[in-house]
Amino acid sequence: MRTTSRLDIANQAVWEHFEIVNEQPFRLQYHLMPPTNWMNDPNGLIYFNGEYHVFYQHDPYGTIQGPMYWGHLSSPDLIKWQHRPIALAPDTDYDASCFSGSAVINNDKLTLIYTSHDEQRTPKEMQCVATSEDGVYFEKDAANPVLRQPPEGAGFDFRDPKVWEYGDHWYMVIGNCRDGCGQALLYRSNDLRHWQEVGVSLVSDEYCGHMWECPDIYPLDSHFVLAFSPIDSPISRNTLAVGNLDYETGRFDPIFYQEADYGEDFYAMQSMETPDGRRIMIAWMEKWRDEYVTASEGWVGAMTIMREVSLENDHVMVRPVREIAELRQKQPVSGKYYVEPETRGHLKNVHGSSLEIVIELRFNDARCQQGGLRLRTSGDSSQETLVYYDRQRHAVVCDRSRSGLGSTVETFAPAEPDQNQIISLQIFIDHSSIEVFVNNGKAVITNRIYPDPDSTGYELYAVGGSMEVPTFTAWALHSIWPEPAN
Ligand code: DQQ
Repeated sequence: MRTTSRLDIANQAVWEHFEIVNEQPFRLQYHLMPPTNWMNDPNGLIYFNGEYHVFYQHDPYGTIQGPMYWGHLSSPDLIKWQHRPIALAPDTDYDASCFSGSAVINNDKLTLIYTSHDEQRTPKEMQCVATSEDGVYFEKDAANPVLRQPPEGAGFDFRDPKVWEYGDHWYMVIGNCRDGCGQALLYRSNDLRHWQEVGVSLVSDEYCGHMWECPDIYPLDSHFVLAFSPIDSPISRNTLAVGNLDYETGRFDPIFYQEADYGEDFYAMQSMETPDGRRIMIAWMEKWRDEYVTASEGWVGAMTIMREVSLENDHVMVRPVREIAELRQKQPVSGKYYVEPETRGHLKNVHGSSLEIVIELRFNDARCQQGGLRLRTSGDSSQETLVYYDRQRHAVVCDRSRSGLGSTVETFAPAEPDQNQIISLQIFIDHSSIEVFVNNGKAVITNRIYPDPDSTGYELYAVGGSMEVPTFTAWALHSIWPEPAN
């Protein structure tokens, strides 16, 4: 018998104010978000019974993080999405909160592996299992908790299991810490219920954080990626370590490290393999803050667009998942432009809060110091977000100092023009978000922005000298959500 009561009450509560919440100006059109109230990390990414599933950390009752439930979204094609009933509730004596985890298919059942978290218990974090035949209703396992403590001497932060199959075994990487350093631990099992520690995969140095959250290990080309979200690292917030994994010792030997995203609003990434063999990933499009702008609208938290990851020339390329092109509406605006310093008005025919823009910036004039786009501008130009290439800093910059509400922190990604002096950008703007893919996936910057709803203008600009724009195309994008029923 599944335990229903907490789930049923939560499933009702979360929809109570949906109509009002969903009318709010900062709601997103093509990003995953909760029906109402709180969302954080993506969990349990999987393709099961002909559908993609994304679960997520969810508080159906409020706009701050309370006891965690697992919300649930599904899609047949990564384009159209729908909300499903909440999958997990903190409704057993071992679950004060159902923290992050992952999903696998075992014996035709969709199986979730998650962390049961209880601040009052020692140890506070243990690993648990829940299964479902239909991918919608889940039963917690009688064997729970299936892994009750971290290794001797390790810290009690012991969470976010990511499980995958290799050879005859299941493997699981868990985020942990020891003596003030983050680390990733590898476990092995035959049945997802009995786990043996294989070893420590990787340990932080003094720069890489005192705890690693949401680790993920996956093969990429001829190597492996160990992805994690370090707490309090001065150099990285979303780390991709690329190297080799030894399944016998658990040891991960890094060859190089890379930042998965240079923005402020990207955390707790998780990946999965698509049926056609691509590695795709998504992350929480927020960060841990004291206050959230959208709380006043009755919801908090969203996911980035889905991204495809590949290894090319010793670099992890991160591109928008190719399916997203299906969201482009017909009749884009396109053109070529020559931009003189402080000229305006090139993009008078581009408007909107939900757009994709593909643009090339060519810097042939040595006097030009920087150039790019002003976007989500207000009629009087008092509000704008800048995305530009800074030639001195060799960086694409996202300047939110005049974006409206919310953070004004400047974010930037290193970038070099190609042999034709071109920087290429693919920019996704949704009502309260911006994602900038630099040079065909070499780097990404993800931020939330909160301009007035009628700040929908776009401009090109150059400083110091001229800039060419050999390619510019802007598409309005369709919504991923079902049409409201009449
Ligand atoms: N969020 C979850 C934890 C994870 C953290 C709790 C990362 O499992 O470590 O909501 O944002």
